[in-house]
Amino acid sequence: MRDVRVGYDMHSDAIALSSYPALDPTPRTPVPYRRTFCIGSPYMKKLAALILFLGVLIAACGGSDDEQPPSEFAPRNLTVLVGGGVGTSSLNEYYPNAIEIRAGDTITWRMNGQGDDPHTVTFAPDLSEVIDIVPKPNGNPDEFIFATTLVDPTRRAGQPVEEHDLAAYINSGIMFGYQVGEGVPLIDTFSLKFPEPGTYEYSCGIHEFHRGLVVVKDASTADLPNQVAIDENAQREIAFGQNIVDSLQGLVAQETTVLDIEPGPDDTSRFIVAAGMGTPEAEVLEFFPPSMTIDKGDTITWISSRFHAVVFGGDEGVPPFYLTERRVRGTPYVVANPRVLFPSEPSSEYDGMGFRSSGLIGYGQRPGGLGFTLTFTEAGTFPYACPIHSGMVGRITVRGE
Ligand SMILES: [Cu+2]
Repeated sequence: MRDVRVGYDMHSDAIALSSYPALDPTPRTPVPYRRTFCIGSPYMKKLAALILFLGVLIAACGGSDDEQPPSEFAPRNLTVLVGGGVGTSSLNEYYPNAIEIRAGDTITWRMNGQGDDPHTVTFAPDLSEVIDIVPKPNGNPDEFIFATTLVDPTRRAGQPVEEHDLAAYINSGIMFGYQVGEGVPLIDTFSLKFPEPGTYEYSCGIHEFHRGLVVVKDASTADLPNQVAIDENAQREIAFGQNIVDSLQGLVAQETTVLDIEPGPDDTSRFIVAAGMGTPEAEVLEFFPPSMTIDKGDTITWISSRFHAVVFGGDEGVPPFYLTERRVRGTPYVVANPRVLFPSEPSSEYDGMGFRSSGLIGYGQRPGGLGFTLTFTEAGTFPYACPIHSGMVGRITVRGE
């Protein structure tokens, strides 16, 4: 996830104006009765002439097959996979990462697997300007939404597949892989046609490191990978990431893995643990370890690999990260729940009662910083979770004296 940036979302107005129009099919002209053909009618004569002409044409083409190879190949529709993984194993790349096609081909990106991370396929003149979380228009200072430019596809309902244009912002909409809220469309594919040769980089609006490349060759280029070869590349790259997450899942299963243990005051201990582990492209969305038993007075520090929150819900339970808010027009706002996004009242102690949120933690400028520290002052068993990732749950058991 990108840093939370505060700034004017330059695309939102345009998108708001282009909210899905109701389908308005053009009324059809009534079809007149067909004329019955009869031998000798002008229609039959024309038809006979046409058949004769086609016959000559086919014969002519047949003769020149060997001498003249086609100057252009038929346009193809090729598939690239977006993300992957299952459950808490999250693969965050395009598979394959780079693809070579011909001018005139169309690529369809398809959401892959049941990983917990959303993605987009976004082309923009300047990818560093692609923005994910922005202040809610006319909202409170702590209200942030996922930019409507990212949530909404740039292709309007009922419109033909878009064509790539270097100067244009073209976006798939957020592919959540599950229904994130009422009224938010479930987007799992995105297609784009590439009319012009060139090398085009694109990006995931949610994961800025997650980029892909489309190399468009001339329409007459032979020997380009077909879908079978593209799939082989994709599966090879997926297997590479899968190896990483599989070995990390092995650590989760051990349930004893901590990053470090330091001595604290009065014979207590401080445990440094990981919230999420892996590379940006292949990450396990788990607490390491998911379940811990410590002594009263001990301290735990969670260090986040990327984009997580540590939330103890107390009596109210752990709130969702994604909220949706209806609008008069257009897709509902996807709101980043401020209770998750920002740290709760700063307190380094926790007695097992009440609500505690780290806020968003991870590398980069997160509202909660890199990590989150709590000292446990009462015995008991306290469940917690990362609301951003549905399978990311943990439990701290505190022994009494
Ligand atoms: Cu998480």
